[in-house]
Amino acid sequence: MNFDVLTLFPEMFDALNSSIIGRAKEKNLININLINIRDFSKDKHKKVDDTPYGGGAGMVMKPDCVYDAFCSIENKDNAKVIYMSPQGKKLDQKKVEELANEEHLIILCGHYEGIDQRVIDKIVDEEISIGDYVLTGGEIPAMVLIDSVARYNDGVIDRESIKEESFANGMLEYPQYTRPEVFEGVRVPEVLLSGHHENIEKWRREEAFRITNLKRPDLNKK
Ligand code: 4HQ
Repeated sequence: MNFDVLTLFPEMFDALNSSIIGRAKEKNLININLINIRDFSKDKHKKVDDTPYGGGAGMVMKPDCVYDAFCSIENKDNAKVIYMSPQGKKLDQKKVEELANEEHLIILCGHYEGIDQRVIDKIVDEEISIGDYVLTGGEIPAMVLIDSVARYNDGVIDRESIKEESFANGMLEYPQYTRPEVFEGVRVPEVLLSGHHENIEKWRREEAFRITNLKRPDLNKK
């Protein structure tokens, strides 16, 4: 799967070179192409933003730089263009699964007060928010989106963990334990040491249900 990211801060995406996503990139299971919008400034000072028409605080990203950066992306006829924004539909696991079926995502990250509306209207297919709070830019939301979607690509993580995890079955996960058997005087639940797979499965199902009711009753209602 291919991700193109339009951003003024490509170095922020170094965070995706570690751990599972870093390995997925090395194995070419996913490809993340970072496009620095500043490279498309026509200004001798590499200016990419300007003051807002109508006045007010902050700076707005210029539409021509964003558009030229977008136009530099090749083979984008079948790509879906996403703008990370608090105005978008809130990201959930269902949306993640839907996006994982795409072959090519182009993700636009705004910084400062945002991007001139005209280029958003021209190139964006869908706006997505990662939650109702205000961030300084769309880069961290873009990384949240890439991380959650990339996991669904074959070989990135093992298939069983996707099936078992929280939200996939609409519930939170059962608690996990590892060695030692006794930690600070607290024993691991006996059933997990029994080797009785049916009983273990039943216990985990019941724990998942109990914990979901306790912590996120809204999920069990769904
Ligand atoms: N921003 N979910 C402002 C967000 C955000 C969010 C991104 C801040 C866009 C211009 N994006 N910029 N929440 O707060 O996606």
